[in-house]
Amino acid sequence: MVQNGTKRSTGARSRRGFLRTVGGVTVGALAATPATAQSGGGTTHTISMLTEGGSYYFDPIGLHVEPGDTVEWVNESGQHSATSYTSDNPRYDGDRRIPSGAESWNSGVFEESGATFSYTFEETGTYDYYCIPHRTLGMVGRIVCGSPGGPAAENEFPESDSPQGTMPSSETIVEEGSLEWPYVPTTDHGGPPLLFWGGVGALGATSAYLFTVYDRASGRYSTPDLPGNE
Ligand SMILES: [Cu+2]
Repeated sequence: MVQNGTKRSTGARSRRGFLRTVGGVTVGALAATPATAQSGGGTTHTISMLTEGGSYYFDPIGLHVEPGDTVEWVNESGQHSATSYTSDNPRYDGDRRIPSGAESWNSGVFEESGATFSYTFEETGTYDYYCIPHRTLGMVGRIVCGSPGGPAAENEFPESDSPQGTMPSSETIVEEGSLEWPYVPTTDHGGPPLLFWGGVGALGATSAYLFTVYDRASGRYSTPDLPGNE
């Protein structure tokens, strides 16, 4: 049986890695077949997998596709996988988060840049997926095929796997089509919530902190969080 999901690599080195990872003569034969997961002439969309500045993420984090469309994940930097939230996959034994009729997928962990994995979306609904090494560090993504539906649309996203920013809702993904990482919903004021700016400001935390506690009138720094310092 030929599975949906085609892995491709740029060189012999990573091909060996693939065989070592998955193993078996049958898989070897499958790997020798060119990427032809696309069916019915659907559009192919690309999602990058990245390690950058201590963050691990899929970009875009949210993507809307139509039935018959193919998503190709491309490893840009670091070691990552694209793996559906289904209990048959490694390091996840929680509830299924893809439509009941959909085939699960797992790219295996890529060891080199440029490696790709393709999956063609046939069933309508919401698909959540993760990176095996970085799931609990928030390297997760969501794809809506056609319209929202299935367990991922009905149940809360696991808090332990929360991405930087937040996981966009299925409805937002359909509205926007594609959402860059990190996804930060806008507030009524038209800007990201304060919590997000707190995170962004972390790099300049020292200067920001000194600024907030500097008392212009007295010319002193204070520590307003402590009782007795006012
Ligand atoms: Cu990863």
